[in-house]
Amino acid sequence: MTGAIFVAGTAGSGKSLLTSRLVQWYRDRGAFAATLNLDPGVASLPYEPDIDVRDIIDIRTLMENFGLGPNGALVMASDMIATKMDELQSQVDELNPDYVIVDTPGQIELFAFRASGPYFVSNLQVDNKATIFAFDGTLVSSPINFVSISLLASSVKLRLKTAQINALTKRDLVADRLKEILEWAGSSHALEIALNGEKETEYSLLSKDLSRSMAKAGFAPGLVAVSSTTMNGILNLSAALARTLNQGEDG
Ligand SMILES: Nc1nc2c(ncn2[C@@H]2O[C@H](COP(=O)(O)OP(=O)(O)OP(=O)(O)O)[C@@H](O)[C@H]2O)c(=O)[nH]1
Ligand SMILES: [Mg+2]
Repeated sequence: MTGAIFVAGTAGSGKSLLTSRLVQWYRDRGAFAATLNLDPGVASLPYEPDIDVRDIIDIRTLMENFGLGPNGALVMASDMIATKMDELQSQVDELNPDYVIVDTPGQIELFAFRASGPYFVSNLQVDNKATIFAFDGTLVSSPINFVSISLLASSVKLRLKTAQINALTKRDLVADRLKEILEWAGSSHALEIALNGEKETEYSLLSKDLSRSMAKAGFAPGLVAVSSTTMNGILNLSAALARTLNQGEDG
């Protein structure tokens, strides 16, 4: 049985470090976990990927062969991921791990909002799938910002169409505000009260309407707070992953 865990989130939200910690966490507990780097543009990673899209797609070659700048080459490289599906799939099959943790590109718009990323996610043949969406702890600085990142998280869910776990990353950096953030995430009532206290009435009203709509539609962010520095919360995250991946199996 192979479970695929896609780690998505805004640029710099801690996806790659979380990938490295999660794989280590599973390995320390005797599971066979493998990493798949799906970011063609990354220069260095905090782990040694078992499968690496950079072995198949080379940004520098694209820049030279097609006269592209770095951004153009990155767009082309992202679009090419779908065309390399078979190659990546056969590498996953060959390893046949219990978990394959997929570190997705930093530019979330290139991965989630173009055709290639969702194609890869839906066509990867594994037994079950889950996405971790990283809410960068340092960006969730107000209830309005929390709602705006929740919108992005729900938008990614619409695109990738997998079960999703929302993780608050870098919890060690927001220790003093952690309780408050988790309250906004865990209770729409607490979030409304916090939004009522915001000075910018127009944006607070918009945020309230948006969060109500998301809650009504069943998108409840319910954050799992983790730190890849202290490892605090990794146990909870792995429990959430186990639940989500097992549910996929039943359904
Ligand atoms: N203090 C702290 N720093 C973190 C944590 N997770 C990541 N970082 C730091 O945040 C920065 C970005 O982390 P990455 O793991 O590279 O983030 P990413 O989402 O993979 O970044 P891109 O792929 O470039 O979008 C690095 O400097 C990490 O060391 C954490 O839990 N705590
Ligand atoms: Mg990264």
